[in-house]
Amino acid sequence: MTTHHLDSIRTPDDLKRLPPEALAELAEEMRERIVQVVSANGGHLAPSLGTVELTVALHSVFDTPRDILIWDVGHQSYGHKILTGRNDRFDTIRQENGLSGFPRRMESEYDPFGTAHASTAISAALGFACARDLKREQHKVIAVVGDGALTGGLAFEGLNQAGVVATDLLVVLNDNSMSISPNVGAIARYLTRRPASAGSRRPRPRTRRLPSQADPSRTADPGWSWTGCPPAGRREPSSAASRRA
Ligand SMILES: Cc1ncc(C[n+]2csc(CCOP(=O)(O)OP(=O)(O)O)c2C)c(N)n1
Repeated sequence: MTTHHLDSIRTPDDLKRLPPEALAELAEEMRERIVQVVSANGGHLAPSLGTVELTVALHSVFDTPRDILIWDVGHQSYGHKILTGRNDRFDTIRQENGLSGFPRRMESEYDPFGTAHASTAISAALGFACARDLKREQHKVIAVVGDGALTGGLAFEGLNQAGVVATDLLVVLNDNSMSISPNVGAIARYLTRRPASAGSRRPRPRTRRLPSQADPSRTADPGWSWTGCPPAGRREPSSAASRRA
């Protein structure tokens, strides 16, 4: 590796100044840095190596920390730490008084939600999205969840609620067919079901809208509900409406 893009990156704004053709080189530098540090300190190697390109893409496109980015479990967030002002301390990760191995609110404004438990990101992100709507703010909210963490009950609670709350929330499914060991169960089987053609083996980004977003006739009750958040731009509930709720 002969490039030195990483040395110039203190915040994601520096990343946005790099030409697109430099991003693959940057990803390579990040991978080398992660391998070097995890070799010495231990830690979650494969999950963070697997999200390097995704991390570069998210921080290139979104405006963190204004946009809220939540990593489920957080064991795959080493690249996120490297790009958000913590590269100079990255070799302290998982050491006493060093960086945490997981996102941590006290550590950085780029870590809006502390994690380590699996399956919490979607529910947490939905809470951030509802708070944004209530405050009439405009920023984005993104949850990144692995196919393993997706099988946890709380992830389903989050999806269940997100499907009826008319709010702007992006859930990125990082489907690598692995959890702590190969993922098992019906959801894993559903996600790995592919047509048998050779071309289908390539990873393909797939996007889906939640039912209420796809079909306006199925949108949640547009009125105030204490279980949901008000549609974006809607006024605070009147006291009469609050009493009804
Ligand atoms: C509540 C809870 N149960 C179990 C774990 C242990 N655990 C750590 S990572 C992980 C899942 C990792 O798989 P996935 O979400 O697919 O992410 P990947 O490692 O593939 O990026 C689990 C279950 C945990 N962190 N929290």
